[in-house]
Amino acid sequence: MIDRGRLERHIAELSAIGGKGAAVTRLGLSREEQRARTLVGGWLAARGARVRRDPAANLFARFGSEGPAVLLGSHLDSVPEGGRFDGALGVLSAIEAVESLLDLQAPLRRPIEVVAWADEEGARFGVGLFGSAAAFGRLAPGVAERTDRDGVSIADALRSLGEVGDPALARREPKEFAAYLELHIEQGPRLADAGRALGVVSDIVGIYHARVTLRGRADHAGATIMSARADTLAGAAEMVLAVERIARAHPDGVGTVGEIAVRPGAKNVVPGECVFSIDLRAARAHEDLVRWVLAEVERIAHTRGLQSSVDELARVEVTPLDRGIALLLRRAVKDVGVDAELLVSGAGHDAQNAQLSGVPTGMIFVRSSGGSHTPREFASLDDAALGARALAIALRELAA
Ligand code: HGY
Ligand code: MN
Ligand code: MN
Repeated sequence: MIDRGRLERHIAELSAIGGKGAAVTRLGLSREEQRARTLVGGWLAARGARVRRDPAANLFARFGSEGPAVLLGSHLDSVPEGGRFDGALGVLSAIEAVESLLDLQAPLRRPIEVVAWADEEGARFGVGLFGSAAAFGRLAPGVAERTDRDGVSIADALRSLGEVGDPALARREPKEFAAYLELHIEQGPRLADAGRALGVVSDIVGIYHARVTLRGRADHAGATIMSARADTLAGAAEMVLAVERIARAHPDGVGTVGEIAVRPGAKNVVPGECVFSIDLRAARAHEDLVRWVLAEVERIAHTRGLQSSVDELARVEVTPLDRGIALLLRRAVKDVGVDAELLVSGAGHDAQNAQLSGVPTGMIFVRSSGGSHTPREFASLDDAALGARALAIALRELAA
């Protein structure tokens, strides 16, 4: 059924693209991500798939005839200095699942499409779940004009890949898909703590991403008395602690400020401008968490005499996944000997865009250790192969 050796080789070959030691840096819409698509597309074409890249740089590989397809896959991009398994294992397991069906010469009663979504992490341009949002028509207006730190826009990056630069052209109709399956490492400790190799996802948290810009007044660090300052970094520091305090107080909220920059950025100049990111997630009352944090940001800015503006990057609602697909996945996981727990995903996934667009969607989680978005991220080959086997069983039930 699953060829462990082939999976192991594929993990090693893919990890080498953007790899440095155990770390992987394969940013969305970068050359490294394109090299990964070329590698993966070559494997799929060799098995007879019709492989294409869409205007948002998503890779699709189709097996079989016309009609609603079973879609399965994940993403190939990573965060800076990320791990070898986040996203990648989902794409490689999808390939493994399809190859095992082809090896069995199982006749397909539905077409199958393997997908590698582009720029799921949003690490370079700030817009997460980019490729799947483009495919399901869920991109905010003007997204293609967003730029990275070097002033390169998403449209520029797409054009340098040979696309026309308009991700909206990637739009597909949800009715083109009978279901979407995604295997992913858990990225947290619950399966490891429970001593279980696999889990099935019930819901995915709501996610809010934004950039806050504070404008104060750059001043001489020595000649400006404390009561005469409009210090944006001190204001941001208070806001960062407010994010932490409010998220802690929320029943299942998490809040993170992962990026911050000040201008002009000199030790003897009071920071006149500060820009920082906000990442807020919760499986319940997510909108309350967002509202509370934004109100606190405004209050602190007002108290300190700072101008604040919030640039919303993404807002994805809490996503219950399809119950029927979850049952099918639990049966498939049981068939490989694991009594799967149902887990809420604290990480965001492309599966959200599929489900929220009406495609019946399910996710298998594979036990991982060492956290995630770090080179410490790890999944054993045993667990990965078990996950790929369960995915192949689910795929066979849906497509063969
Ligand atoms: O941030 C996330 O949850 C995902 O890894 N993009
Ligand atoms: Mn990730
Ligand atoms: Mn991921």
